[in-house]
Amino acid sequence: MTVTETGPETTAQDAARALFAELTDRTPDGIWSAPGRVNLIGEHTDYNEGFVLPFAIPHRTVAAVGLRDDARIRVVSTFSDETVEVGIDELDGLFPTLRQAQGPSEETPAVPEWAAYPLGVAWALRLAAPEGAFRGVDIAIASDVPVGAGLSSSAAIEGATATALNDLWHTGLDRTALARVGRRAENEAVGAPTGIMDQMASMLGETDAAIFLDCRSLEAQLVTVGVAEAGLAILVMDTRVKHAHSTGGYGERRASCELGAEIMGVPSLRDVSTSDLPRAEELMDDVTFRRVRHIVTENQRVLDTVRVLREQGARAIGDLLVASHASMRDDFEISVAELDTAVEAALAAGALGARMTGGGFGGAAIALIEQDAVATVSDAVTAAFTDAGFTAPHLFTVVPSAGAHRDA
Ligand code: GAF
Repeated sequence: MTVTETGPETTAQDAARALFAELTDRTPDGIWSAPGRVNLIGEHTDYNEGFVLPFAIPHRTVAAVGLRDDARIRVVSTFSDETVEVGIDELDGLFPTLRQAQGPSEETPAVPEWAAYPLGVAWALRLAAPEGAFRGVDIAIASDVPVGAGLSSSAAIEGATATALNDLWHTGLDRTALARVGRRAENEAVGAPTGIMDQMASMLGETDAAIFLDCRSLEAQLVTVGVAEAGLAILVMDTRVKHAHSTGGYGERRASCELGAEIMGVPSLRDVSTSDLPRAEELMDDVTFRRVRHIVTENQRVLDTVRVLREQGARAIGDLLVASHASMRDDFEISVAELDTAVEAALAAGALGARMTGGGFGGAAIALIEQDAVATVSDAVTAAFTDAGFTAPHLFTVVPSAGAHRDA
């Protein structure tokens, strides 16, 4: 059994400080950090302008940053041994997706993927706030957000970098604008066609609250989760099946949703309700219909979960989590055998509810369990993975935690 109480923030902070010292031989001007997230419910609804209910987790990415006297950006991280250095005026030509938009250029240097996140943020922030004081910076990044686990390690890098540069460059953007900067970096610099949920969760997180976000208006309300008060815990079951949203299935699902909206004659699937589903079924092929049905019913489940949390508390949301997982497994088809095994084993061991969380095709599931059942459920999930011949999962509990901020 592997149960880790989370929040080793100081480890990442120490690592970021040490990396910065190695790079520059001086102390940074400041330390900023941003968390990963778990999504309680509302999957793939963000880019359909629908509803989501994520919360920030204690795992954070830390950026130690210092201004330079020139206009160069240097980045180092715990993800790689490389130091990447570019001029601020080179940012525009740097990334593959930007290059595609601008036409190919032989001289443009390639950027390793990890560096596209912080450099993409620098690029997008500069475009969002043209009046800033754009001096060169040294950036050292360290993280304890598991990578490729569906816990938004990328939004955490974007959030830490955006918060740091917003302060040092005096760009004065608010948290929602910084989330947009992070998403733009992810979409256009990294090339992952994601929505805005992860960046908003990382920027707006609060202790013990989930963020009920309307992804059309970007209006956010904090909703008390109250898991601990109810004697419950949220167990993350990281299957260790790595996923990436810059390739494959994520973009295909997004395209199906766009097709579904087009067939229904609406701007996005946010505008389709459950009572429209019989008509949708008549109009479209089976696969597109099932993608649409997931989004439409998932939006409703988010609204129901918010209502149930407010009226009855966390103990009453289990069935909604289970229904969400079934919809992702059967209709949206983004689950994998390891995620299904984690969910089924947790439920069989007494979890009140369980579902995969994040974009899917690997990553993590969550289970809502009794506080005193953490060991029992963890043992059951580990045993089920052993029986199925899967790599042992990484299991730990999380609590809703603070969003991006300056640490020092
Ligand atoms: C990933 C994306 F980054 C989010 O925007 C969201 O679409 C999620 O998958 C699925 O809900 O985390």
